[in-house]
Formats: sequence, C-alpha cells, structure tokens
Amino acid sequence: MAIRSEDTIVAIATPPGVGGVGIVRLSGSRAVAIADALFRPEGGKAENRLSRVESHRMVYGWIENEEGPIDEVLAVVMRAPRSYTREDVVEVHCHGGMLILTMVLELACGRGARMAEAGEFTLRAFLNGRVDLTQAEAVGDMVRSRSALGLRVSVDQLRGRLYEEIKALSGQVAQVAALVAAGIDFPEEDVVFAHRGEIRGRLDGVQEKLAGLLAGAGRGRIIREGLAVAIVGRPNVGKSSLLNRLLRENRAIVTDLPGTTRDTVEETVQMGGLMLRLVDTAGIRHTADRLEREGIARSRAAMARADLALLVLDGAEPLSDEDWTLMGETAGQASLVVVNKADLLGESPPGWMAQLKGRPSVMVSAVTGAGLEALEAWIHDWALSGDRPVLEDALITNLRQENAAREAAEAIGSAREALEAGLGDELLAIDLERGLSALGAIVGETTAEDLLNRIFAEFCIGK
Ligand SMILES: Nc1nc2c(ncn2[C@@H]2O[C@H](COP(=O)(O)OP(=O)(O)OP(=O)(O)O)[C@@H](O)[C@H]2O)c(=O)[nH]1
Ligand SMILES: [Mg+2]
Repeated sequence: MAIRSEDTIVAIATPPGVGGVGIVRLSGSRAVAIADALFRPEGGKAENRLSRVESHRMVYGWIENEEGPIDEVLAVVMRAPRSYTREDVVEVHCHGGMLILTMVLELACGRGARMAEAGEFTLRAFLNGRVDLTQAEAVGDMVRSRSALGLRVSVDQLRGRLYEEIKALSGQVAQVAALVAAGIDFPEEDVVFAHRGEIRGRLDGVQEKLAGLLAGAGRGRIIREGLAVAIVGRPNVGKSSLLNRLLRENRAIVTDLPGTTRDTVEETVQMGGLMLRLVDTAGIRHTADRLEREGIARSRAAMARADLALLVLDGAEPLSDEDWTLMGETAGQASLVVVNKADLLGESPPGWMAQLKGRPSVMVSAVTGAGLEALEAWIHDWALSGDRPVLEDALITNLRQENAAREAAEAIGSAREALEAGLGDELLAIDLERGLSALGAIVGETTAEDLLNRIFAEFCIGK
C-alpha cells in the first residue's frame, strides 16, 4: 500500500456476518459530501442533512439509491480534527447484514470513495499525528486481545504510557546533543568538558531506563501473545491428565496405556488475567513405531518453541532413563518439574526428590487436583515476575519496539564510552544522533514507509 492520504476512504467497520448493527465508515475530505448524497434525513429536514448537521450528533434517516430507500440508518458526522483519523469522518449505522452493508459501500464508491486498505484508518490517525506508532499498535493489539492483562497493557499503551516514557528519554538525549553541538560550534570554550558531569548523569539515566524497558520486553510479549507452555514427559506420567485438569475439561484422551497421545494437542486457557497456550505432547521414549516417532518429533519441537516446559514425572515410580534424558534436555530452558500422582504417595515425597538438585518443582495429583493451585501460582509468578512490579511501568510489547530500544541502548552506551575516552565531540554527536533516531523509531517519528505499511497491514479492514 502506497501512502495515499488524498483519497476519501470507505470500509465496513464491523465484522463480517449477520449482526444487529453494521457500520460503514468514511474518512477524508469528501466524506461528508459523499455521505450527504446518499442519506436522506427523516422527514426531509434540511437541518439534519449531513452537510449541515452539527458534528458528533446522530441523525436518523435513510440511505437511498436511485430506486429508493435501501436501509433505515443512524448517521453521525465527526468533523476534522475531532475524529479517529483527524479527517472528516462519517459513520453510517445500518442494520447488520452483509448485503445491505455491501450496497452502502458500493454506493459510496460510486460517489468517489475508495475502499480502505487494512489498517488505513489507523494509519491516517498516525500520519495526522493523533497517535504515535506505539498507540497505533496498541489499537491493533486491543482488537486482538484475548486476556484481561493483555488488554490492560494495550489500553495503557493507547493512552500514551510508552510514548511518554520514550519522549522523556528523547528529551534527555536531545539536551545532551545540544550541549555537544555547542561544544562543536565553540571549540575554544570546551563546553562538553565543562558539562561532563551533567552529560554523564543524563546518559546514565537514559541507559538505566532503557535497560528496564528491555528487561520487561519479554514479559510484555507474554502478556500480549500468551505464554506458550509445553507439557512434556515420558509416556503414562499423566501429561494429558494434567492438561485436562488445567483446562477443567476432558480435552485429551487419557488411558493407562503408555503412548496414548500421538499428536500435540493445543488449547488456550485464561489464568489470573494471563493467557496460557498449553500444549500436551506425545510421551517421549525410544520406539520403533513410525507414527509414534513422528509424534515424539513434534513433542520435541513443541518443547523447543515453548516459553516454559512443564516436565512431568511419575512420583510413584523410580526415575527412568527417559526421565533423566528429559531432565537434561529441559535443563537449558525455563522449566518446572511437575511430580505427578501425589495421591499414590501418602505423606512422603519420592526418595529421588533430592536428585532434582534444586530445580524448581511442585507436587500435584492430576486425578485429585491436589497441588494444582500451587502449580498455577508458580506459573503466574514466573511469567510476571521480574525485579519490578509489572504494570507499574510502561511495557515494550513487540519485537519492533524491542529492536529499536536495543539499538538506542547500544548507541547511548557507545556515546557514554566516547565521553569517557575523550574521543572528541563529533563522535559523541554521531552516537547521540543515532540514539535519538532509534528512540524516534519506537514512536514512529523516524520510521520508513515500507515498515509502516507492514505494521498497518496486520490490522483488519475498517480499523
Ligand atoms: N493415581 C493417579 N493416576 C494418574 C494421575 N495422573 C494420571 N494418572 C493415570 O495415569 C495414566 C496415564 O495418564 P495420561 O494422562 O494418559 O498420561 P500421559 O502422560 O498423557 O501418557 P501418554 O499420552 O501415553 O504419553 C492414566 O491411567 C491416568 O488415569 C494421578 O495424579 N494420580
Ligand atoms: Mg497423553
């Protein structure tokens, strides 16, 4: 999509299918004129024509073509700049139903509107300076949001939390850059030397903030996309039983035959505002069975992809070679040992617990549900923990923001070194410029057009 902001665009803003209401949305300099030509206010009242009606007031009337009325609607004009895109916007609330909505859309196109591309309304809001790039991304995230915490983070971001944090950092770097520029312009005064303490202090402050943002980045992504949790272990230890417990439904087949689960089974579940993407896997063991081997390959792939592996062991049996192999394989990633079948154990934990060598573990019974609360609490804390409380801070929520923040941190670090090494004000100035540009990229001030297109193309049409 080339950025063409001259056109007046139109789209069906509500999801496809039958609904109580369906909204057609227009934006652009001709939005009001186009809608005005299609809309007849009830009773033909001239003051209720869309070209004359007061902004932000809904009016009742009809959409008509040459043959007569097509739908009874409510229409609202939102005059620039008090609209989603900061352009003139008209929304026509029709009776839901694809046929009606498509007819209204075609009528608008017949009058010179162009069909909007995915994300184009939000792109305009961004281009017209109503939102920065992090806020625009938050709009997309909110629409897709599938957990309460994810939604809360998006709403915070939409309200400008990350934007303000980044702007404050840019302000600090810009002040340093101004001092350095003065040093370059008046070399005889040695401004940079005189202000070394201040420059160092500001750069250290920026570094610290960026480090904090980067440290929270993984958490931001987990909150937004959900936490991928793979349930792994040798056959018959109770992986599928555990999945069913966590889902509170009998999703996966459970039998006393080892090798019951042949393929990965994935389900999502909400837990304390967090979304978990749970994957039950085929029990891992040596086998000649071709089907089972394929399943096991999938288990290993799921394990590698997961944010967290739950390694299930059978507490009622001795540790087997397969258990030991899996202990080794999961040692390098975030994992929790789940000692299952606690109900068969009585009071005392299995003798081999000491051999887990301090790896985090919980005892549960997938059959009675004992220990499940502790297991859930552990996952929740693990996902959200860090050295700082989660939702008190602005959060980086996607890889694009993270990469730009990393680049900014790298540039500021390099400026800091240039300062210490007395490498000269010009080099310092270059690093600062690079840092500023990377910070600008986070909020979209210095973002290339093709990247913008990619970001907005992930939106739905009508957003
Ligand atoms: N007593 C007891 N039995 C359990 C528990 N969890 C699972 N089982 C039993 O262990 C057997 C295997 O359970 P599954 O959940 O199918 O085990 P799995 O790890 O998914 O097995 P595969 O799919 O073959 O790899 C079944 O007979 C379950 O009823 C538990 O906590 N206590
Ligand atoms: Mg199973």
